[in-house]
Amino acid sequence: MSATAENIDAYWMPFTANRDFKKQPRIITGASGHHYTSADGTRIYDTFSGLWTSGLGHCHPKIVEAVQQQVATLDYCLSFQLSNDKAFALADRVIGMAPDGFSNCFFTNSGSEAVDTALKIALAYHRAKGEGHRTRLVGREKGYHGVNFGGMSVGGIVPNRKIFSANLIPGVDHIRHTLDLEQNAFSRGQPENGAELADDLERLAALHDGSNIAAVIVEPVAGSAGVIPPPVGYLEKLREICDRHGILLIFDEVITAFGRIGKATGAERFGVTPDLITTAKGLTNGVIPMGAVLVTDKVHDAFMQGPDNMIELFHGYTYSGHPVAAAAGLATMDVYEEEGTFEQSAALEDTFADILHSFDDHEKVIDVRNYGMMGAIEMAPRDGAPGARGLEVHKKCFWDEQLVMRNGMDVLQFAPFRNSNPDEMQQSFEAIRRVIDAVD
Ligand code: PXG
Ligand code: PLP
Repeated sequence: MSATAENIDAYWMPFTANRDFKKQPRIITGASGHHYTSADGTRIYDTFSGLWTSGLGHCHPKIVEAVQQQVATLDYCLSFQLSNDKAFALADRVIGMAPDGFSNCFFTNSGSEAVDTALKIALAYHRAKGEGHRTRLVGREKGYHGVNFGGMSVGGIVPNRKIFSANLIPGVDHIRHTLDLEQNAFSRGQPENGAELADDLERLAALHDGSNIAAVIVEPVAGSAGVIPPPVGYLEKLREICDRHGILLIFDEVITAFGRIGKATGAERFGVTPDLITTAKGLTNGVIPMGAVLVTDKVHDAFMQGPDNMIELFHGYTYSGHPVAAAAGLATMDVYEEEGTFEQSAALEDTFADILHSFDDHEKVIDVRNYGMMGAIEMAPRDGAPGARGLEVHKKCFWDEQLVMRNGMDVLQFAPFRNSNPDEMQQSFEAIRRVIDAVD
């Protein structure tokens, strides 16, 4: 198989070992349904739905058509003091899927921008309520909230923060992460142990006084750090502590929304309602970049005070509510409804869990975690070379098995299509087993 192209020097790839990659490039030139294609026409099965993005499969005809029509009808119009029909329609559809109490949707172009927007809304909300002293933000160790300065500061993935340590935004603390292999390894779904880790927020409230904390941001199921489902009772506890201290709770649902865990949102799935939700990825099935912040009427109302002609929030992007992205989003919402995607996804999750946990007794595997259609197989690191085994599995999957498999260090991550068929899922994991067996 050939997966290269001419003149590949100029592109500085994100989150990639560029020099290693360019020695043996893995370049995709097409996609359809559950497969990518490389330049020579080889079909490559995608085990990660894009990058958690494309749960409906690639090049879904309804979304393709909507984008084609929109780009020829209204390509762009300015987003400040004027907007386009599709942005309003999409906001309405998304709010229709959100938990009770959510009333408004602010559009961004990515998950990272959604996070920074949500943090700014949280700070401005408290100021609008006369509580401008609430300036502190709380994230969680191992959290991923994108790469902009706000999200990086509340994030808890060490290599993403290390170089910028002195320049992170001030006034941020982190509660402890919930990954506990000693007590919870190989849990199926939510682990039993660890609800009390939410009390770490109480510790910070005691240290700073809760009245100084603006917001807490967590992923309902941590994704990038390697699929870490919340311990039973943990999210409920976090909500209680936030309520006790008047702290806003933000769920970062860039991955977990739109059926990835069987419901429109993780909030709905876990029965815990935050005050703000950030999302992206599944909002447009990854077809056009777009993110969003959903807010409750309580939050929105606090801004809708003062003279009508005043801008209520001095924040926005050139491309907020971009018409082509919004058209992709609307078509995506149509497909979710017409195809019953969230139910489809929920119906597959047991099969997916069975397949994943068939790796529990593999000698190179130290943990298997799953929730909904999110899964991870954590391999033991090779002595003195953490991450080497994971990258080798990724490359071997590509070259030997024609499979795209995402690894974060030695954690293999899986995001099957929401409309996968069990046979293809089974076959892809047989290939993964062959590769895990074959690497040192
Ligand atoms: N929040 C969460 C919870 C995410 O998962 C972002 C914010 C940032 O979104 P953008 O669109 O700015 O990338 C994400 C993105 C991985 C991986 O390997 C996951 C993401 C990004 C890169 C790698 O799991 N998620
Ligand atoms: N930098 C400059 C010089 C700009 O003019 C703008 C937007 O007008 C931006 C950055 C922000 O770009 P965006 O709105 O696409 O985030």
